[in-house]
Amino acid sequence: MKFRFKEIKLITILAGGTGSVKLVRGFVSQDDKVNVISNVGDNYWLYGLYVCPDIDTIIYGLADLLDYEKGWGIKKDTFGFLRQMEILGEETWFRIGDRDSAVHLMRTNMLKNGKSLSSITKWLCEKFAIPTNIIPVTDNTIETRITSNGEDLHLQEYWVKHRGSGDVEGIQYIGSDKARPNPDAISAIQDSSLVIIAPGNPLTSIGPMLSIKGLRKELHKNKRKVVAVSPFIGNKAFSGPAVKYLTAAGIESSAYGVAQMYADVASKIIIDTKDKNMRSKIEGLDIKVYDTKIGMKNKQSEDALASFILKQVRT
Ligand code: FO1
Repeated sequence: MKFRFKEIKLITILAGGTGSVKLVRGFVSQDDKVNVISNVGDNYWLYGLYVCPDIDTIIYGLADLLDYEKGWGIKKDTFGFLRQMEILGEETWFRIGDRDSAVHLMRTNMLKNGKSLSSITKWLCEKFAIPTNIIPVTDNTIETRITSNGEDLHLQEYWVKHRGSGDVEGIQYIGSDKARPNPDAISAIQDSSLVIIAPGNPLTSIGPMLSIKGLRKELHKNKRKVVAVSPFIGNKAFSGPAVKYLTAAGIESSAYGVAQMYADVASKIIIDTKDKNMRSKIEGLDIKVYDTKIGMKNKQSEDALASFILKQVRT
């Protein structure tokens, strides 16, 4: 009698923002080994606490604790700490919940005791019983800043405090020129049979990671196995502000625009079936196109997209 064992693949996903966590969950359900390289550009210091939204969204998403309605924070969290900060006269536009704040507090203390963001993230994964490796793209600081109406703002100030209302005149990744990619992120890319660029905001979730030279170079070297997932259906993005940022950068808000941005690092792209008409234009960039339903409205569609990629994409 012959047994055929399922080949376990090592998959690495570049992720940032709430669009990414759904695809990460889909892949984790396929029982392959998953690494997540996380964006750090929107990390934010608040009341002396270091908040890492993209890392925490993945942790909470995989621990089944994520507040899916909001897309961030812990479901059913309370806001007593924030209320007290308000009473003490502090600004409270960035809504960190009580349980969420415990994570920021521990992370900050560990950073102050000399631990790296990577080792703290590993520790958090253990505490939340997550088998997935979550790797901050760098242990150096990168800060995504938006120039809006002549003002230089942290991404969280532009998007949350000012509700993304002002015109966007520029986007910068401060610190990225000096940032070194996390060695674990480089090994993850080298060792994986498939590297996915999640359908996160191309400029604020994926862009800060690609702005690190060493990381971009490694992806370029491994381009054959890098597959991007479009964050667009038609000209509608999964992430609210993507169109605004891309327009400001002079990039077309579509699967084609994203393919142009990733053409040096990805050899394949998954687009929505509704965007099939862009196939030949994208293939003109030397990117192989696969089409399927890419909207992830529930667990079934998350799993279906991950399973489609695993079954259809040959690297
Ligand atoms: N997004 C908001 O729109 N409003 C908030 O008050 C807010 C608080 C918050 C607290 C912790 C956290 O991890 C994320 C939080 N976010 C909030 C999400 C965050 O601003 C962005 O969506 C991500 O940075 C994008 O990746």
